[in-house]
Parts: sequence; C-alpha cells; structure tokens
Amino acid sequence: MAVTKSLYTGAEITWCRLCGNFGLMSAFAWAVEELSDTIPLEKFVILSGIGCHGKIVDYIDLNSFYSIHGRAPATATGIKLANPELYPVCFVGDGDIYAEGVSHLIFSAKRNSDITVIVHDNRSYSLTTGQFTPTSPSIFKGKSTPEGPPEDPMNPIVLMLEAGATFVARGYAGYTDHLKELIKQAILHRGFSFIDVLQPCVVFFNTYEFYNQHVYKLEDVGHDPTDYDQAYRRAKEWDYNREDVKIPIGVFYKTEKPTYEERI
Ligand SMILES: Cc1ncc(C[n+]2csc(CCOP(=O)(O)OP(=O)(O)O)c2C)c(N)n1
Ligand code: SF4
Repeated sequence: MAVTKSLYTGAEITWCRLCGNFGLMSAFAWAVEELSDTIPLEKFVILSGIGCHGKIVDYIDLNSFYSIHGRAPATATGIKLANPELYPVCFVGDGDIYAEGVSHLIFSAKRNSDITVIVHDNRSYSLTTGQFTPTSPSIFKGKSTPEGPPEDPMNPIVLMLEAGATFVARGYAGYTDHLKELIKQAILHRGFSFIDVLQPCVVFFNTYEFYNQHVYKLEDVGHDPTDYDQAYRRAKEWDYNREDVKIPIGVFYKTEKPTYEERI
C-alpha cells in the first residue's frame, strides 16, 4: 500500500458523536488507501456541498473545493474537463443535491461526466436543525413540519436510472466495509458514478435501528447490475417512505458509454 501519510488533516471534528458521517468518512479514507497503488493521492479532488456533510473536506487531507449549495457536481465537471487526469469526488447532502442542486445532479448523470457523487442521505436538512428534505418520509417530524412533510419522498435511485447515470448504487454508513467496496468501484468507474448513502443523523432522524433491521445486500440475492430492468425493479422495492419492506444496498446498475469529456 502506497499511503505513507495520514489521510486526516487533524482539524477538530465537530460532527455529533455516532453521526453516520463518521462511517461514511472512514469508508472513503479506507477506499482511497486501497486504491493508492492505482490512483496517487494528488490525483484526487474532493468537493462538497453545504451542510453537516460538507465538513468532510476539512477533515480529509486531499485536494479539496468547498462548493456552493447543490453545485458540487457542476464544479467537478469543470475540474474534470480542465484536467482529465484528476478524479473528482463530490460529497453532497440530500437537501443539498436532491433539492437545491437537483438539476446539476440530473445533468451530470445525463452527460455522463466522469465524476463520482456520494450523497450523505440523512433525509434531513440537519445543519439548519431538521427541516424535511426530498427523501424525508411521512414519519419525519421536523420543527417546521411537526406532523410530517406534506408531500411524498422522491426515490433518488430511480431518478438516477432515468437520468442516464452509468453507475448507480446505494450504501449504508453502518456497513463501512461494504460501503468502502462501493466507493472503490464508483471511483474506478469510467463515467458518472452515484452512491446514495443511508446516513443516520442521531439528532434529527436516528435511523440506525431501522436500517440494521431492513437493509439487505443485492449481491446476496444474485442481482445482475448489467440488467437495467432488473435494476429498476430493485430500485422500486423501497420508496423511501414504507417501513415494512426490505431495503436493497449495493450496485443497482452499471454500464459503459462514452463520457462527456471524451465527447467534448
Ligand atoms: C442557496 C442556499 N440555500 C440555503 C442555504 C442554507 N443552508 C445551509 S446548510 C443547509 C442544510 C443542508 O442540508 P443537507 O444538504 O441535507 O445537509 P446536512 O446538513 O444534512 O448534511 C441549508 C438549507 C444555503 N447555504 N444556500
Ligand atoms: S446534526 Fe446530524 S448530521 Fe449533523 S453532525 Fe449531528 S448527527 Fe451528524
């Protein structure tokens, strides 16, 4: 393994104790270490949106860019166009990218920009103290919606399949080893790669117990990620609202097609 320095900056970590962001950050750092024989550290660029998740760029010691709310994928696309040797990885929030930045997400997928987008999907606008986001379920009791959101959640896996993403996955911050493998695959994928990470927020929506009981791995049921129709059916198994169903994690779909940078 080629990594000789710590991947952490040493900056004080201000996430709450047991926040799912810790599992996600460990999985990423571990993935980078395991990829370091193939991808030198200086070839990574990490970008973030705005929110609790965004602090990750302060904590991981790689080239970084603190983007504006919802716009990390647009910035990453520009970086990749300017220097195709770099590997841009965006860390974004569910409020950040499924609300403010949803058009950037859709067009990055549509273009097949050769970037990676990792969503810290805690299903809450947590930095701003718990408003509902596009993936909050009916049972989410926020300060501004004490009786739950007056609308249904969206399904980001289906959205990305429809938008043309060439690598679509879901991970769980509680399963660091599994998530590390997904992150490695996403970074190595040539084209737009997307991982929705179920990330419990212990303050505004503590979902650890729920996910521990409901998550299952696609690879354990013989899922074929090259089959789009099968991916779509698996993606529809959970609509981000129901609590009585199993939740698939793993790679739903992957395919190859020319990237935006190649076509430009
Ligand atoms: C354009 C814009 N709108 C609103 C805000 C205020 N704002 C800052 S963080 C945040 C919530 C972020 O929530 P999410 O993306 O889900 O990330 P989390 O804090 O849950 O990680 C909001 C609404 C902003 N900074 N910029
Ligand atoms: S408020 Fe939630 S998402 Fe933010 S650091 Fe605390 S536990 Fe994590």
